[in-house]
Amino acid sequence: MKKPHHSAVLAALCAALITGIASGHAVINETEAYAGEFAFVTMRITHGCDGQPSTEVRVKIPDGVTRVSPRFEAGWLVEKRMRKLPEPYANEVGQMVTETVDEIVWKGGELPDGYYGEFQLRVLMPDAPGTTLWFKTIQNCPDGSIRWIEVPAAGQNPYELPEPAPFVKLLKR
Ligand SMILES: [Cu+2]
Repeated sequence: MKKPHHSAVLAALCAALITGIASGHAVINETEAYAGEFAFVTMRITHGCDGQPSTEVRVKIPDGVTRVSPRFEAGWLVEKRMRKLPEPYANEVGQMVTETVDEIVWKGGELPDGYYGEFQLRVLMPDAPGTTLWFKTIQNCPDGSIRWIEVPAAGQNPYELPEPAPFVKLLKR
């Protein structure tokens, strides 16, 4: 059984380091992107699980985010897990698209505690300016994991949550 490894002490330390800006936890480097355009989503993992190295990073792709292409990361296996679309659509060349990327998984590597790592995706953002996309992320270590899946209530500061989900806000060009 895996248990959470983002201890109260670590959470307090991260919160102290963060104070409103994205510097600890699992965070996306660029927290804003243009709606309806391609963007790079760089997931930064800033610490391990209470001293343990990170050995797997799983990023859930939010609804509406398409054309997902993970950056090749030397030393890691990158897996694309797919899900069926509720409604298939025809792409630019008339082919029917029936599924989309559900989750990207980097595994088989080792990111030691005390180092930061970056895991990057290139994606097409939905044309929905003003929305915030939550890229729920699971960080696995040999004996534990941290679930960065908490979404704040309206008006709540995500950095007040112990394990906030990484996010990107969509802007109008
Ligand atoms: Cu943290």
